[in-house]
Amino acid sequence: MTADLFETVADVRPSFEVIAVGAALLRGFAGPLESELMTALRDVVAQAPFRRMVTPGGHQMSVAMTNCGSAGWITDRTGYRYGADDPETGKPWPAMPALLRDLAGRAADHAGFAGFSPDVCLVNRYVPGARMSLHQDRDELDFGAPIVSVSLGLPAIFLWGGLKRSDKPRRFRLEHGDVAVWGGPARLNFHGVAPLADGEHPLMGRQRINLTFRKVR
Ligand code: MD6
Ligand code: FE
Repeated sequence: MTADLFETVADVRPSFEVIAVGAALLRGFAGPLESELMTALRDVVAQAPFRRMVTPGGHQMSVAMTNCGSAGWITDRTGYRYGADDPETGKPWPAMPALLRDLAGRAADHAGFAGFSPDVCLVNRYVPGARMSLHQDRDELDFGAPIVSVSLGLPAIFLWGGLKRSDKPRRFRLEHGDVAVWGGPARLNFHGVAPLADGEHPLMGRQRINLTFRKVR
């Protein structure tokens, strides 16, 4: 293969960084869609505003959340679960825009998980100082489907642990437009987000938005 051909191929393939068996970072994958994503999100948030939920232990989360799709992830004093209606409005969660579903499907496909069709998009909003402690995503019925996670706005340090809570997490910087995909043997790895550093993103301002797409039923 000539150097020229190699460079051409490298240029057209999105960067792909394997962080574990079953887990990959697609750097900049969502970048080209940034303005359409923001429009779609504004519409979702107008129907189902961000709110800071309470954990079963009684702590208010620093991250504000909302959802779109046929169900949404919620937490309150009684536990974590998926529900069809937004408890704040009593109405169904807003439908998942096709743009979002397609983006998640294409990202999963790139990472080797063909045919991913999410039914839930959990939207997380971080302001400086907000964080997410190490957790596993295990409220879904089917661990056969991967999770696709899209980062927008301020950069964050993603904490990537192992299958045991005590496994020391590695740190990865997630920037605007980056997409993480994981499933298979990595589906139940512990992960979290370090306290968000202050800053100002040119498009999104003083916040980070993370979209995680799941198949929950
Ligand atoms: C976040 N993400 O990046 C939090 N979970 O704001 C998650 O908790 C997460 O990014 C499962 C899969 C991908 C994720
Ligand atoms: Fe998670």
